[in-house]
Formats: sequence, structure tokens, C-alpha cells
Amino acid sequence: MAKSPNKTPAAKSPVNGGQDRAGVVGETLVAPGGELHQQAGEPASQLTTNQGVPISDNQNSLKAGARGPVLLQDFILREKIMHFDHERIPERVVHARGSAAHGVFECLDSCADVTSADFLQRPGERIPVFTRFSTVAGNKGSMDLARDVRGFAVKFYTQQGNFDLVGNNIPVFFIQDAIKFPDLIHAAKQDPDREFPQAQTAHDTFWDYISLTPESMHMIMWIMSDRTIPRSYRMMEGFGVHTFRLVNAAGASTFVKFHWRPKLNAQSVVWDEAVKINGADPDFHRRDLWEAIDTGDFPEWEFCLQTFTQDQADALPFDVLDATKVIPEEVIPLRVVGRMVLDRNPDNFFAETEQVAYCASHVVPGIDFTNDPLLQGRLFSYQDTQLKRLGSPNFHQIPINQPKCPFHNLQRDGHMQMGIPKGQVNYEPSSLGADVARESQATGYRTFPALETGEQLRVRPDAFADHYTQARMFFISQTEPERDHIVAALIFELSKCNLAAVREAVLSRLVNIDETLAARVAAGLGLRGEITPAPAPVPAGEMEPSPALSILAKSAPGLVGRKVGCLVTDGVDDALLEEVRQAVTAAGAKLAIVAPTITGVVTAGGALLPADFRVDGGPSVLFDAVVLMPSDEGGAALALEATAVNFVRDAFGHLKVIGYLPSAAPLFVKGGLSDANPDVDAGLINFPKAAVADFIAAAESGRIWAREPMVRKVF
Ligand code: HDE
Repeated sequence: MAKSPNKTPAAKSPVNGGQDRAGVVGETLVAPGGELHQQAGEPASQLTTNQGVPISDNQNSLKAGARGPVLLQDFILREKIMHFDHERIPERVVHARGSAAHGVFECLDSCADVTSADFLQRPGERIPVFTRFSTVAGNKGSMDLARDVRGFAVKFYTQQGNFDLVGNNIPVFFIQDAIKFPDLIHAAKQDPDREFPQAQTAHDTFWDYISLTPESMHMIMWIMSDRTIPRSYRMMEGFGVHTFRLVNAAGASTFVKFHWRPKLNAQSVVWDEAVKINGADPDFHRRDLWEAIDTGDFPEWEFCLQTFTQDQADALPFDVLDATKVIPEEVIPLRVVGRMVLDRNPDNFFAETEQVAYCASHVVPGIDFTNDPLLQGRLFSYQDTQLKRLGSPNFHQIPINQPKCPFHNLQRDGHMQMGIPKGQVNYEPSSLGADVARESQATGYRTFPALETGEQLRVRPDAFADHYTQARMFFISQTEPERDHIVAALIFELSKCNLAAVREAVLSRLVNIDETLAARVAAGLGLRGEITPAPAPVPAGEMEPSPALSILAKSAPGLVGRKVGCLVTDGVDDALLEEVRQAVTAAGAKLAIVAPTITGVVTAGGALLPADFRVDGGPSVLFDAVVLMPSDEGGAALALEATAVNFVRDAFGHLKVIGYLPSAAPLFVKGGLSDANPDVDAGLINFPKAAVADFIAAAESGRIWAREPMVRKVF
């Protein structure tokens, strides 16, 4: 930026009140650093009021005399402040914190056999989507790595209207009936009297509610697993949860569960890492999504249908209308029918991410509902909540919510009507107005004519009564480290519950899932007595393990989309650094330079290497694998920095692959890791004995689970 030759920020004038600050000084716009941002007199566009009146001074209110009172007639001030006062809208009662992106959905396989949904007919055809990920319990400003379910909501802008698939990253839910939802959420969110704890389930009221809600046991297994601490929004599976109904052009119905499978595979962090990420970068997930898209690293998911007939549904040992159950992929496989690529960040967070209004009731011809009582309640809730949040039944007119196909009807008026409907006719049928929109039996949405009979009852079907079989199936489908993590999470959460009776009540339910699980949690809680099983109307039956339910069992080697942190000092070896950079990039990951100062370091070859992070701002929790490349002198100096020592200790403790030069030895010693031995630990890659390719291969295979019992007590 060019410096203003004669107008410096120190220039005082009666106009700016003599303050040394950014603002209008004479004819130039000057920043505190004295940089000229923009020439006045040639603005990009004229600043105006909302009425289009040009504004001459946006820095000073209208006063009676330079030091006199501000005048009420200052319509420019009043309009600006009034608008500011109304900038916030109520945050979502759940899923308040989220991040979203635009993208495309491409049909890969014609689904005409099962649905007439227009966007699933022609392979290769693409439509726009807008996808929002979220946490559930935390407020809008809470941290990203809370242990929580993640929302996974997709708005498909199809040629037959908007289809909203408002799903989660977990395929089951806590409760079976929508009438229980307000209680569940009240118990999970902050206590009403003290407004804490924020964004966590580790507290009395949540576990009290859970201890009294046995139908939540399957979901509890999922939320205590690593699914609730994902590595990235880009690395999450997504699920429509409920059984929906597809209807084809001939009117035949097929049941369906919707699945999203990430190209980068489902991946998670470890708990201690999650806790530390929340401090190091509370925006970890939203930053990750934003930066990936910004740098052209577009996240992608496969869209899959799990379709089944009424006969298949009847043959399953559970009810497909019960949202606490999965249909194992091994029983009914997934059919890949499309893909979604997110390729554009929003232009404006509020206008798009905040105002997007997903509604479970937004379906298109060819997609219909089932009698799942949880889904049925959602069909009311979302539209109702948008009315509250966005303030008008015209929320569909907000650009992000507008269908991208023609839409017209005879609904009129209401707050913030944006359109100007023309003509005399606003009713139907009418004999006036030949161009008035009309219904069409042939092309309009037709509800599947399911036969419904029955008495009016407030009951739960008997087929919903088994709360343990699938909870057990989930637990036994996990690999050993994953089971360890479920045990550890339960111990952590229940240890934050101050009510001994509640802890014991939860244990009495865990024992119905798996005795070893309950015994291990009891040991971790320090409980010595016998655990009495809770009464279970339907005891846990045996189901085959489903390896598809495990993240680790499905994981494939790879560093694509990951981040490697490289700790350097002055004197870093240019050739090795270049080799590491090229290898990391070739593996599809990004290399970040972490240095003692943000300006960077001077390499052994004399080049200035700028840093991405100062060491205290770039702890190893932000990376998937790390490389330690200090000079000899630099290694000794870093060992005096607690943050550098923690960088190494945490990387080891979080089971990451560490490539290092002998010059990093003082950091290991200071970190209490003198025993760390590359001969037995496959994640310690000692340069130059080992090659950079060895580091990449090790990092591609993920965390070093064998190290875990050494760094943490596993009950
Ligand atoms: Fe939601 N849920 N929910 N939910 N939900 C909302 O709608 C509700 C449920 C889900 O990014 C709210 O716009 C009820 C299951 C997502 O904007 C609200 C019940 C699943 C999002 C609401 C459920 C979800 C929401 C709050 C029990 C997975 C965020 C703000 C019957 C299938 C969407 C809003 C976004 C948001 C109600 C249960 C997913 C109040 C009553 C099950 C991803 O309408």
C-alpha cells in the first residue's frame, strides 16, 4: 500500500476530534499505520442511507456546536444505530453453532426404479446445494470440539422444489417420540438457573434424564464414541436417521434410509486433544472447512440409499419406525446414487448460514414420510422455529431459502413481503386471470396413499421396547481402542455428574448392554459394590457385529486433506525441509511452519522462511502429524519454551506420528519422553536414519494406537 505523502495519522483536525485513529483526515482515508486505503473522492460506490440518500460524513454525528448535544434530527445516526440494535436474531434453540458451504449435487445412478424425485433421474445432472454442519447443545459462540452430535443439513435446490435432508452425523437418536424432545434438550443444555455448563453433556441434568430414559442407550454408545469429536466436518458421515419413503412414477413405495459417506473417511481426534483444541482454536472446524474450500480442497461425499421393502422391514428384528435403531449395512447394503462436492464458501455468514431455514417437512415429489413418531413431530417443529427465528412466513423469500425453480401461489402479504404480486386475482378457483397458477394432479406432489386405521392412543408400540440389543451391537462392533474410548468417555462424563444415585442408575443400564463395559466404567468411577441390572422389558439379544459401525475398521491409509506441523528454528536444513514439503504435498496434505517467531526463521542456506504459526499459537493439536527440525542450537533453545516442549509431548500423547532430527532430542528429554524408542514405536521416525518416505507412510496409517496404554490409564 502506498503511503500518503503528506497526510499522516497524527494529523489532528477538528473533524476527527483530534484523535489519532483511522478515519477521514482531510481528503484521504488513513489507517492507524499511516497506510492509505482508499482515495476519497473516488469511492467504490457512494455510501448512502437505506433510503438511498448520499452520506457526507460517516464518522461524526450531527451536533449543535462542535462540543454541543447531538441532535435528534440526525436521521443518519438514528437509522444506523437502529439497524445495528436489531442485527441479531434469536439463535437456533438447538444446532445454534454452525458453518455452511455451497456446493453441487450430482446424480450418479438413475433411481427411477424407486423414486420419481427429479434430481435422482439422470446420471451426470447437477443441482446446487447448501450444506450446514453444526453442534447441537452449545450456544452460537461455543467451541467447535465439544463432545456432541453434529448436524448435517443439506438443502437440495431441485427443479421440483427444495428438498431439505436435515440429518446428523449419527444414524440414531436419543428418543423415539417427538414429545420428549424439549425435555431432552432442556436436560442437555445449560442449567436454567446458572446458565452453565456450556456445550457439554457432562453434567447432572443430562445424565439424570438419560438414567431415566432407557431408549437412549444406543445413542449413548454413539455419543460416548469418537463420533462426537470429529477431526473435521469434511470427515464425517451423515445420516437422515429416520426411515423415509420413496415413491416411483408408478406410485410404488420403497422405504429408504439416507446416508452420506465422506471421501476422506470418517476421522476423529482423541479426547485430550479435543479439550486442548477448544482452547487453541475454538473455531477449529469452521476454519478447517473454510480454508479447505478456500484453497480448492473441496470436500466430497457419496450419497447413498439404503432401500428396503415392507417385507424386508417386517423380517427385521426391530421396528424401522424406531429412530433409535440402525439397519446394519451388512444386512441391507448401501447403493451409491450421487455425490456432493462443497466448492464455495458463503459470501455472508448471516445472510446465508444464519438465515438458511431447513425444514424436515421440505420434501419433493417422489420422497415421502413414514409414521416414525420422531419424524412426525419434526414435520411441525422446523417451520414453526423458522417463523420465530426469521420472523415472517415469508422466510422462503430470503435468497438462501428461495427455490431455484419457478414458484408461485396465492399466498400473500405478511411481514417483509419481498415480491410485488400483480393483478386482481389472489384466490383460486377463479374465473378471472388466465395466468394465475393452478394445481396439477399430473405433476403436483402426491402423498403416498398409505392405509391408516387405529384407535387414538398415547402409547409406544411394543416393537419399540428393545433398548439394549443394538446398543450392544454397536459396542461389540468397535475395535479395541474405540471401546477403550467409550469406557473413558463414560468415566469422564459420569465423574462430572455429582449425583451418586444417577451414576449408579446409568451403570445399571450399561450392565444390560455389556457386563465388561459396566465393570470397567464402575472401576473408573471407583465404585466397589455390585451393579444391579436395571429392569429390561426386552433383554439385550445378540446381533452380529457390524464392522461398518466402527470408524477404525473402515479407515483407509491416507494423508489427503490433513495437516502436518513442522517445528523449525533458525538454521533449519533447506534440503530436508524442501523434501518434507514436497512429500507432504504429494500425499495431499498441507505443511504448516511453526517457529519461535511469526516472522519466521533464517534457514541454513540463508533464506527467510516465513512462519504460519508462532509456537504458542500453533500447538501440535492443530496437526495430524508433526516434524521436528530445529538446528542443534535451536533444539536446545526450544527446550526452554514450555509451549515447544508441550508441542512434542502432546504430539506423542495424542498418538501422532513424529518425524524428528537428533537435534530435537532436548525436547523429548524435557517432555519426559526419554524412553520413547523408534525401534518399538512405529510413529517415531528418526531422520536421517529413516527416510522422509517412511514418515509419510507412517503418517498415512494414522495414529499409533499401540502407544495409547503407555500414555493414558485405560480402565
Ligand atoms: Fe432437529 N431441530 N429436532 N433434529 N435439527 C432443529 O430447527 C427438532 C432431530 C437437526 O443447520 C431446529 O432450524 C425436534 C433429529 C439439524 O439449520 C428445531 C426433534 C435430527 C438441525 C429442531 C429434532 C435433527 C436441527 C432448531 C425431535 C437428525 C440444524 C433450529 C422430534 C435427523 C439445521 C432449526 C440447521 C435443528 C427440532 C430431532 C437434525 C427446533 C422437535 C432426529 C441438523 O426445529
